Amino acid sequence: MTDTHVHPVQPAWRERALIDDATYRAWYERSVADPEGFWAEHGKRIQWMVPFSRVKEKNFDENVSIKWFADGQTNVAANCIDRHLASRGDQVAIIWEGDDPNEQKKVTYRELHESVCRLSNVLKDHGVNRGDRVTIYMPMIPEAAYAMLACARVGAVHSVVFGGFSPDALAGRIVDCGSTFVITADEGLRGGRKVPLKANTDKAIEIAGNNGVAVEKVLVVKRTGGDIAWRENRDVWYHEAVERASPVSEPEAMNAEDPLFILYTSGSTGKPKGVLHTTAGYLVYASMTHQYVFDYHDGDIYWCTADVGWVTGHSYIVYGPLANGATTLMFEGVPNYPDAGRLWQVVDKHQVNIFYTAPTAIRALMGAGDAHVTKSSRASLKVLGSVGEPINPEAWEWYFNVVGGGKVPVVDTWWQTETGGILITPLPGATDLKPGSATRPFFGIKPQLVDNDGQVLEGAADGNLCITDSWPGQMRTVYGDHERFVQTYFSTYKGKYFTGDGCRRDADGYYWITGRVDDVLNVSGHRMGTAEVESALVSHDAVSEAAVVGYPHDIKGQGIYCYVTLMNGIEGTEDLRKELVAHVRKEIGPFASPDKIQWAPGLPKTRSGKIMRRILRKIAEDEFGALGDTSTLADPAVVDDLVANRQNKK
Ligand code: 6R9
Repeated sequence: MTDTHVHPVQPAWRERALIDDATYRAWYERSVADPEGFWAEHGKRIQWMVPFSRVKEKNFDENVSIKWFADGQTNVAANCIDRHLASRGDQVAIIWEGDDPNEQKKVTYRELHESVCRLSNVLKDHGVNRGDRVTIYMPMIPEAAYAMLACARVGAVHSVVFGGFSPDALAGRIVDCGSTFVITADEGLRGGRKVPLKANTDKAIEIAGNNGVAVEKVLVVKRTGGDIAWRENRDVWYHEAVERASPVSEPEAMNAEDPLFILYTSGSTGKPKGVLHTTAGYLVYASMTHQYVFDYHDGDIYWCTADVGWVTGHSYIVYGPLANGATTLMFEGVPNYPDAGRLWQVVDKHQVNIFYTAPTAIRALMGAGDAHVTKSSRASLKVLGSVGEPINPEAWEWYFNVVGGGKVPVVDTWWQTETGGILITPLPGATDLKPGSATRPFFGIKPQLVDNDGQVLEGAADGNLCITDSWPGQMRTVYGDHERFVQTYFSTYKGKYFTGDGCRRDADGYYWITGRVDDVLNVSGHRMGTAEVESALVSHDAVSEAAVVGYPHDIKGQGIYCYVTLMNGIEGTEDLRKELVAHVRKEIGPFASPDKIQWAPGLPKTRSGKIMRRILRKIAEDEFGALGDTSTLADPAVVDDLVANRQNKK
């Protein structure tokens, strides 16, 4: 990859900005030279019930252990709500924009306080206590944020499951964390279509019950009023419960290292992992990155288009912005409904200043044509952000020039569910931008590139991205499986956190994320393991074996390419192909829909039986001229068949 055109910081960005280049350099130097001092200072940005005296306690070696501000006490909901009541009780905390352009709602900090306090009491009345796990399976409505904050207020640990997940996937997550309380809605609404959340929840609870976890209560928000099944003594209407509950609730004093939430994410092997984030360090890091990365100023209207079911929704719709007293916009709909101009229409309608979205949305809208954009004003915009996958320079330039009119900085923010907040990113007033590069590390972040043998690479280099020191927002463990945490992140390269991403550092010290180097796919910014799609496929009666790889996809970033070996005597028909696609959608969720299925009489395996994915990836990319050494294959002839029947012929 060659360097693209550089966009220097414009004078207007620098004037507005909280951080200029000299400040970035000075703060960064200090943050890595004296992390204790730096974070002791910035740890005070949140409100403490009991101040901390300890700052960083980190061990990345054998007994991996990470603690921040460990002897302090605080409450995340109090920081996101109560703290602002005196100064901005009547300011809007949440602007909700419905799927239908005629539906909207504004919630002030005072109203947010009352809703969260009432819901906290509902939780307590039903016996939800500190440390209990609550599953949240919700559409993008304010009640999703209330639910997260109410859990934080009473010290319960939330596990938000994206509303696009199937009943099976939801059940797996309920069982893994032993959650007996679920908050959901009758139905969701996206792009004019209904999502059967309560029906999915009912099915999930049945599956969970067969796997040893009995869900006791389901709190149901009435969103559409659609027909749903009702189980007396288990199901409770949200609106009835909160109306009965007291509006007075004291936030629990939580220890800094008490768990705040679990969020399941995919890895290269096995079932999804419950990434565990704790209380104080997470909030310090989410709020600080929200302020500086987006150059957030009091009064700014801030909009992140993510779903609260993903980490971006946790840190940058709910916790970061609310901790900073921001007005955060929550959007129920999708970018192309009613038409491809929706996002910009919402920007104008609510005078959005900071807008944060994913490359897949940018590419899709780019394809729909500039007219959808240029018919809006977008004059309120001050910062544009990108997250979730590498952004190709063409999409970056379009975002910058067409959406931002060439006048607004684009911050390409690299981070992960595991990191809690943004680690590599430009700062609007400080960083000259290079399209496609996430640029430089945030304060306190020490990136390192290593080769496959773990040798540290200096200067301009291409390698595997590790982080060598801890930061407050880092995940602490895999829920219920600390050994897996150590194995997954700290065993590949001893003493370092390994991100799973490949990365290039250029001569200016800028970082360019090149994508995952493990078997994790990133499809439209949705992260999933190839192993998950494979196990969904082989759970179908007709399938004997499956191997799944990613291939470059114009809109989605990566598409899902499946090689499927059928049971003896079963023929690979078009109907079966459709059935398998439907099967994977049912097992995981619609976003995991296979793009290509190729019938494979055999898979390329080494003599020890290991599937050679490198070869499968090349064939899926139609780059079979560069298959490399196939001599170690048990049966080299299978490759010829796969090449001849490839599905992505250019
Ligand atoms: C926040 C989030 C994490 C993976 C990560 C990387 C990819 C995220 C990126 C990016 C290039 C960016 N990724 N942001 N790649 N440039 N700005 O997306 O978390 O869902 O856990 O995904 O996404 O591959 O490792 P998560």
